[in-house]
Amino acid sequence: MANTAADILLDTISDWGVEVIFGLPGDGINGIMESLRQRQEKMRFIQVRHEESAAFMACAYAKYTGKLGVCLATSGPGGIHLLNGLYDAKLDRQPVLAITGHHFHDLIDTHAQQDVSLDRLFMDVAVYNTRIMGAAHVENVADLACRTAFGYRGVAHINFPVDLQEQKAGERSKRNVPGHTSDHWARVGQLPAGEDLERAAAILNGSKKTAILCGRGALGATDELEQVAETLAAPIIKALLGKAAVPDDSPYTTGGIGLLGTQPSQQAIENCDTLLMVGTSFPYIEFLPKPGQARAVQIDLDPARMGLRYPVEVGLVGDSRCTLSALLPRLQRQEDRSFLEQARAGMEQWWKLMAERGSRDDRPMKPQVVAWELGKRLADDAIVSCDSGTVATWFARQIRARRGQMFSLSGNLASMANGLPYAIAAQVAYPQRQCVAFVGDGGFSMLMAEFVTAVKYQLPIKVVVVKNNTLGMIKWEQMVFLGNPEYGCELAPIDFAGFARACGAKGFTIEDPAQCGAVLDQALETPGPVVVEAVVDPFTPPLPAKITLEQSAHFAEALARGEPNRSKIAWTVLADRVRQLV
Ligand SMILES: Cc1cc2nc3c(=O)[nH]c(=O)nc-3n(C[C@H](O)[C@H](O)[C@H](O)COP(=O)(O)OP(=O)(O)OC[C@H]3O[C@@H](n4cnc5c(N)ncnc54)[C@H](O)[C@@H]3O)c2cc1C
Ligand SMILES: Cc1ncc(C[n+]2csc(CCOP(=O)(O)OP(=O)(O)O)c2C)c(N)n1
Ligand SMILES: [Mg+2]
Repeated sequence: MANTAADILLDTISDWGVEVIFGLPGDGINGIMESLRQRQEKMRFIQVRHEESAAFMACAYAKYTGKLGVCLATSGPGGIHLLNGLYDAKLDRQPVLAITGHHFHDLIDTHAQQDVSLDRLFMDVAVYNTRIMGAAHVENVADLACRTAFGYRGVAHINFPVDLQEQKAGERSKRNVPGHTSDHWARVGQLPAGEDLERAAAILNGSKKTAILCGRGALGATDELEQVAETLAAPIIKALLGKAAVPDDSPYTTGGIGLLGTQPSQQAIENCDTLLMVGTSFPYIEFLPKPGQARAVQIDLDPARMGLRYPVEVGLVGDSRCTLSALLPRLQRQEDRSFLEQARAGMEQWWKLMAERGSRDDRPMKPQVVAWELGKRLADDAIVSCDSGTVATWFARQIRARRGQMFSLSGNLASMANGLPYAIAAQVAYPQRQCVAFVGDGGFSMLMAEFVTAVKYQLPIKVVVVKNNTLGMIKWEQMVFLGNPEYGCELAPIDFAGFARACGAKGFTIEDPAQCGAVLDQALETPGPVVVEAVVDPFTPPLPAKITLEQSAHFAEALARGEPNRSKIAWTVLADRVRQLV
């Protein structure tokens, strides 16, 4: 029964299917907290240690469930802390509702304490953004906020002055007809026009070497992608957020693309005469065919994304699965199978290389060994969340996606620190599934207090921290992109296993690659939350599948200009290269 304005807010979003809110209390949201206290049976409040985590959790919850992710923060600093996670949702286009507090409505903009206009601050991040004017306003804007977050795939923000939260439901203006708003959600169009499908089919049927590039928007279209690949004899390349779109044991896929992609993907891109893009906005244009090299067809829900990165002849606006199904009967079987066969042969070699890199017995341990051993042991329904860093390379390459698993990271924002909150949100959403965070020591240490949230709620997440005591990715970028010696990247070491124990959980350390599998087995079987600290070689670079001359020259220049670890780095890179050649 809604007595207060805060009650109306929670009852309205409950009608939109909201069952979980991630947040941290504060004096700007006391009225909302009281309503939450009274609704514990139907709405779970997960208390975080940092509001940034709450926003990452809301984003991940939306990514992994397709439902609305909701985060809650108090006025001023609490709301400000949300921002990075909200941008993650904005850039990876996830429906998220952010609820923030404000101080007393009749003192706003009077230099009062925590007098931060969060609605103004959130103008860029939000697709819908409003401040509550009174109890009778709440239902109208809450319905619209939820509908807009879903409809425009973004962040909706409701800022709620604290005194109004307690206002009694009641008096309305004359025009605010009771019951005029509703929680109806109508899906956007799913299928392109038949004429466009015919034009797309004509291009694809006329090609000899089609490459399919799929992404997050094709996660629900695995069978259809494989059927199109079989028909057109076309390899399927996966943008990172589409890692699970096709499993890595599929005979059609060449895996990832870009700096952390595979060589067969790169070859397919370089040699294709037609590109079929499905549910992807893969951002690295330089890894796509040169404009003019290939004809292109694109499938995307969002018409504004058509031809964004590559000139397309036909854009099919629709859901990947429905559109591919409609396209399939129009496609002719490609009799020349050589383009796909070449990709398959390339992948056989690629997986041998990955297995070799993942099975090295060098000390210090190679980071690839951790990812390889973890990948082998993941449950069939595992949900793996990664951070920005060199860890993303090992995650992309050495963890083989299996059908039924889910994977994500902060894709287009490419933020650090999301991995742990993502894993917590995944476990909240799916208590029975195996939820793993695969993170670097830099990223983990940014929000590591959140591990105690997993302990508090007995969420059995497994956090694998790849410990190289450096901001690895940036170190390599400084050298390889600019030819500079590394600067400002070294990290003071932390005993992460000891930290886990201090939080009341289990901690493991792996240093010996021969023990890596056994310790991971033990960690994955341990009930409750666990941290595994894997101590790895900081001198193993995340080399792209194809190194450019410019990159090699910069690398050499960085070493020559006084890179402090030059002899160790040179020796590691040389030894790895020799192993690859022999
Ligand atoms: C350290 C780091 C390194 C990275 N390096 C790489 C790299 O080398 N290679 C790489 O691939 N990525 C890399 N990324 C990730 C990269 O930045 C992008 O986030 C990622 O490539 C985007 O993947 P996507 O195209 O699947 O997703 P998005 O960019 O989100 O695009 C998805 C598209 O699908 C559409 N869509 C959504 N739903 C549907 C639907 N149902 N039907 C049809 N269309 C739909 C959307 O409108 C959108 O256009 C890296 C990230 C980090 C953190
Ligand atoms: C919030 C944020 N700050 C800075 C960066 C820039 N950045 C990207 S990767 C990276 C280093 C990550 O280090 P770590 O987590 O230790 O992983 P590693 O690269 O060592 O595997 C940095 C600083 C970022 N992406 N996000
Ligand atoms: Mg590191």
